[in-house]
Amino acid sequence: SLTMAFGERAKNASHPLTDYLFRLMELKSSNLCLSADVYTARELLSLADKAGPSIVVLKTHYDLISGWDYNPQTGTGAKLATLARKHGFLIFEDRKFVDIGKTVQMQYTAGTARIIDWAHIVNANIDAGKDMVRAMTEAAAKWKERINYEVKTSVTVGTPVSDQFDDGENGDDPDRLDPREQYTGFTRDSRDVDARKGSIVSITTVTQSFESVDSPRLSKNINEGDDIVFPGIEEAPSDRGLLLLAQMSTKGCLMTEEYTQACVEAARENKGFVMGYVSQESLNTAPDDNFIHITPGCKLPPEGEEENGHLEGDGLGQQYNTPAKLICIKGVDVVIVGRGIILAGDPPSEAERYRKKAWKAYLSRVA
Ligand code: UP6
Repeated sequence: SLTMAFGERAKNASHPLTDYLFRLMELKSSNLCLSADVYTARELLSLADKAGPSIVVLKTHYDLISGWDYNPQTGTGAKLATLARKHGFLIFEDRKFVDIGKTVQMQYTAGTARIIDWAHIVNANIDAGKDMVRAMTEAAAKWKERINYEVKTSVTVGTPVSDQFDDGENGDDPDRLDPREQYTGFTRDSRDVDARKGSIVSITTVTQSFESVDSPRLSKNINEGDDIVFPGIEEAPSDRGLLLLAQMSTKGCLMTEEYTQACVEAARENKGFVMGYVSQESLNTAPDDNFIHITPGCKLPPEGEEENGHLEGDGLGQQYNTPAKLICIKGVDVVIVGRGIILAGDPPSEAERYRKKAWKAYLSRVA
């Protein structure tokens, strides 16, 4: 797959978000992910808004942001989701889940941050074993079922509450969630969402609303401008995706080849949920492997300096490679850049410099 164009790989993608991401990359001529490791929510949102045009993925560590607002409708996650729609990028929470399956399910879908509500993509370290991936797959499937109910309920505006769900009578599917158990009946403003396209078609008032189910997708506080959607492509699908942390960029990393190989097996076994890897090289070794590779430890020398010189690490174990080396030689698809952009004098224009370099490297790889 190394010489195959992203647009072609989109067609063979086994995950709707991977298909979407490849097409977004072609549309924006970008294979850049910004690692938004800043101190405050204010800085995070401002950076995401300014660098948004240059990137296809925004990577967060929500737990290092002070002032993260956990409100599901109006908080930081919901605001990021709005910016993602506006600029056309996916949100990747770099949570590196690792625990027993049940704990990870709860960390992913519940708690303070409700990561699954706002992050299209998360990642996992599978040291605990492959069952954890299955646990996350199941959690994401349940979440999607619930979201579809929100959509369904919001498009049946004005229908009596008792007719809005499937209850096994009249040939309805009794296995689906009964919204009466999930939602309480308050009247609030919501968005009317087209269930198939997943796009916002109008703003309306829903007669039955959701007390406990509060996705940023159905944000109730609607502001002017919220409905700005990046042109040229539909909104991201409501699916969620996982990247497996298969290799790390750090000096003395303890992940063995055996561990990396287990990631490859887990990816192949869970194609419907695993989009690909966070790795340092391409792991697509079988003929029909088409996983995406997203790679941190990326930096450019200062403008005007030779690219073949040695790049200093950060003194705390981090090691860096240039976009050209990672994309052309190692065969990865998207590069993740944090401090290379954030600590520059003008981060948005530095993001543009990285976008151009990384895209040029991709073009020369597929040429
Ligand atoms: N990251 C790595 N290496 C890995 C995995 N993840 O650096 O193997 C993450 C870090 C940080 C970002 O947690 O958020 O990628 C890299 O930031 P930097 O570009 O500022 O070094």
